[in-house]
Amino acid sequence: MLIKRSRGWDIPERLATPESVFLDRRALLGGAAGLMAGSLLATRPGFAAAGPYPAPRNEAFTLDRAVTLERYSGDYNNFYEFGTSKTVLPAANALKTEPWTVKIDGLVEKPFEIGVDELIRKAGLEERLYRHRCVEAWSMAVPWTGFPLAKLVAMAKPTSGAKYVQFQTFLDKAMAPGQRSFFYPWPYIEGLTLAEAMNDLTFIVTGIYGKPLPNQFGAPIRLALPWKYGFKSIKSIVKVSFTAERPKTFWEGLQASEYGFWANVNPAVPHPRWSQASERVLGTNERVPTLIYNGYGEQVAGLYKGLEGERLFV
Ligand SMILES: Nc1nc2c(c(=O)[nH]1)N[C@H]1C(S)=C(S)[C@@H](COP(=O)(O)O)O[C@H]1N2
Ligand SMILES: [Mo]
Repeated sequence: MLIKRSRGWDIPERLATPESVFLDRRALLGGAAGLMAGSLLATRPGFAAAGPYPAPRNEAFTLDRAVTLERYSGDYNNFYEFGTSKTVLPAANALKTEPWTVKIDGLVEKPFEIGVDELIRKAGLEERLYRHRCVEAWSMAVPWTGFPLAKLVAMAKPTSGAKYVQFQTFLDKAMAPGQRSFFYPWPYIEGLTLAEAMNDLTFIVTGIYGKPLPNQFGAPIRLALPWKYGFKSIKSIVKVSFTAERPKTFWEGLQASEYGFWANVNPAVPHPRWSQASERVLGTNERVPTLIYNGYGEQVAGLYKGLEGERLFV
């Protein structure tokens, strides 16, 4: 059961309209009719709460498949802070996302802390259609709203010694029952090389389906790295650190032989316990072949020239 949260004016429309229709209609808003609808909406109470959503779509990012409807993607999540099942939505209601600040530190000119709303204002938002491939061999395709991580890197001004970017999720046992489990090396940590961080595909996400991120998707700010297995796309980020050493990631700490640092999607390299050759598409009965770099090789394969000795696909 999908519990809808109150988000001002857009609620009645979203309750009444499948996301596909919502998205198509949104694409039509752009001409004179769109401007008029916008100005009418702007006079309605509660409009300001929707803020910068929906953001304009960047048409450079296209899909080879249908967008996965929220009724499938929004009730099938991995968010271990709130439990190990896919149905973390009810537990994730406890995630308190306001206020939320992100700390930028490590090898930067001057460390700073910035509120998410201010970060969004400074960076600006756009919408991109991306595929997502979980290491567990399920996949989806969704409209993320956010901005390239490269913009945040530019604000951070890393010094010449910075080679990696480390991301950290919040740590709050009272709020997140999963973090009371000693089995996991909390907090959730992920990392990228600086070159990966600067790639145009690397996207900081603050929204989905034309609205702010619902909690279970990793509100209020997460990563989307569509050419890597989903666990690299860390949720609910509180800290971004620039480092000289490769970060030790959450899943690497737990089981390095199964979940490594690079984790680029490759159908030819099986997980030690299952094949990665194909994937189950959420919301369908389909299994489709998995593509190298999840189909994004043209944009990212160059990042890995000269790194053939690395375990790029684990
Ligand atoms: N902090 C945190 N980030 C996380 C996870 C998590 O458990 N905790 N799960 C990862 C995994 S395995 C996947 S597949 C994606 C799932 O994102 P979604 O629930 O929005 O589909 O989030 C990733 N980011
Ligand atoms: Mo995943």
